[in-house]
Amino acid sequence: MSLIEKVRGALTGTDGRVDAEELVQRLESLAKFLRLVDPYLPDAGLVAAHTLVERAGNRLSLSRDHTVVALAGSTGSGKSSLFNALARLKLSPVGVRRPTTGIAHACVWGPLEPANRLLDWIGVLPRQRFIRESALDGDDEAALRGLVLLDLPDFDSVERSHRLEVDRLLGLVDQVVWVVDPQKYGDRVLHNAYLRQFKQHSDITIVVLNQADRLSPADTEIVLTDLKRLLEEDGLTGVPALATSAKQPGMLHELREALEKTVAERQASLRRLAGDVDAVAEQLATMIGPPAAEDEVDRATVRQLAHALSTSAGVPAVAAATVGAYRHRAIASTGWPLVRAVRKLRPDPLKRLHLSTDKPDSSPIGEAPVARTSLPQADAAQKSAVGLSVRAVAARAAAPIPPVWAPALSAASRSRLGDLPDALDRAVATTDLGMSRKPFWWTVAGLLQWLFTITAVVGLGWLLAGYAVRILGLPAFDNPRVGEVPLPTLLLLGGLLLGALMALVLRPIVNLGARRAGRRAEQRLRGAVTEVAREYVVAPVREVLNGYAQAREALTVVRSE
Ligand SMILES: Nc1nc2c(ncn2[C@@H]2O[C@H](COP(=O)(O)OP(=O)(O)OP(=O)(O)O)[C@@H](O)[C@H]2O)c(=O)[nH]1
Ligand SMILES: [Mg+2]
Repeated sequence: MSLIEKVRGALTGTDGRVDAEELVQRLESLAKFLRLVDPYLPDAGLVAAHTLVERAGNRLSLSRDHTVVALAGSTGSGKSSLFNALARLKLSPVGVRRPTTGIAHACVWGPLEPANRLLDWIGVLPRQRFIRESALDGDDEAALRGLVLLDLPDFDSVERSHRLEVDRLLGLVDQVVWVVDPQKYGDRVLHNAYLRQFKQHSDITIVVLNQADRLSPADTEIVLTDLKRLLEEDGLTGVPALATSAKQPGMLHELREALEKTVAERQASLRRLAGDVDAVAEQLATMIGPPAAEDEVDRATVRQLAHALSTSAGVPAVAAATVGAYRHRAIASTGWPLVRAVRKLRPDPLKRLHLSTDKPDSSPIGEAPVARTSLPQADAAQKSAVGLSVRAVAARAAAPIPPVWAPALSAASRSRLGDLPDALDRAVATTDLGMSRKPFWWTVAGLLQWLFTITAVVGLGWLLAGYAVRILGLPAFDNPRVGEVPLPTLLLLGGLLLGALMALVLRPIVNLGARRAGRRAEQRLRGAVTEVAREYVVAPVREVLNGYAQAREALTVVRSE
């Protein structure tokens, strides 16, 4: 017994029994796996698994009291002769002209009726169905009750239809008895195209060296030894290889016993399906590798994408406009009243871009009017930078998992690209740039500027009134003085000087505030763009990776033997 067989024996029980419930669970997991990967992986690699799920569902819902055993082999090996000999009736024509059998025959041990639905599914025509139960037999055939024996056409037939029929039936039956003869037991097609494909099914495979009556006992041993060697090379170690003869009933003893054991165990159908699940799971394992990275699409990749999207969405332009708007509004609030008036004639840089300067609209989604900016469309270079970073997201996600997933990840990363420009524009338009509230010091500075201006105006008015009085020859005011300087002059010059001084002192403060406002706006805009990047590019990629992770889990259950 090989190591693998020993391990398998330990897992499934020493007699290699397959637990029906466990098999159903594996099949359910296989169906779940297929549901998960179907939207993402190419159909071609999943056909066998889909076929198996459907076939297993059908077989398990049909009679488990019957075991379908097929006699398969090349033309003239004696399948029909063995079929008749086992049934002890002449049911399937044996011929000299090859190939003889073109259509499968079935013999049911026990009543036919309960096996009919199974035979319908297998596709044996009603007129090719026979029963092996007669009152004359007594209990002779009781040990085989439940056996459905099929005589297949030849697999290496010159008739294409025969080969197709054999291939179809070999996919459905519970157990296969390969019938070989002393001349052709080493046939390349038999071993390469058939027996090797059955290596997952060694527990439901029997090989018989038929026409052994033509060999001496010593030669039979030699041929059997050689046959076993070939079977080992096919990966069918431990498969029974028995000598039989359809012409000598005494030489059918071992085969009959093997069939009786199969029928009694009622395990063949489960073993067959379990072997199929093993084979399919092995094939699917190439589609699943290590778990997807915890941080599937890392921060650096998202940051790079957000950067490219920010540039294409005009974030730097909006940040620059915010700097301009801050300066514009600060001067309009804190400058000399005359300067303010001139300022107000010029457009606000943010309003020029049709950007919200108030807090974002809090009305529920759907009711809010679609915000639009007047930012220029992204140019070709910016678009290609976006394309590159979107590809980088897909590539990063695809890196640790099998390459078969790469097209799905790439398609997912691009799936919402069409909606991206609008989403970005909306994000930029609705981001609170932090420009809705007027800083308190602007008001204070604005009031002071008024105060200085009024002071200067009062001084000027006073002086003008003094001149007027003098011109009219009226008695002049006695202007109060502060030190040597008359008060009106002091008021005029002081008001003007203080106003100019304050404007001078405030300039660097306004510039600093403007830069800070620009940085804050840029940060908020980048945050909003990152959200869009996550929703429109990263989320669809994550969805595929999520499918991968769940499929990986499902496959673990499918593979548990
Ligand atoms: N001596 C001897 N001849 C056999 C034995 N089995 C079959 N034959 C002969 O071999 C020839 C072919 O037998 P079939 O049973 O028709 O072979 P088959 O495998 O059904 O062939 P196809 O239907 O063409 O695929 C017939 O002439 C049989 O009499 C056997 O065990 N011993
Ligand atoms: Mg035949």
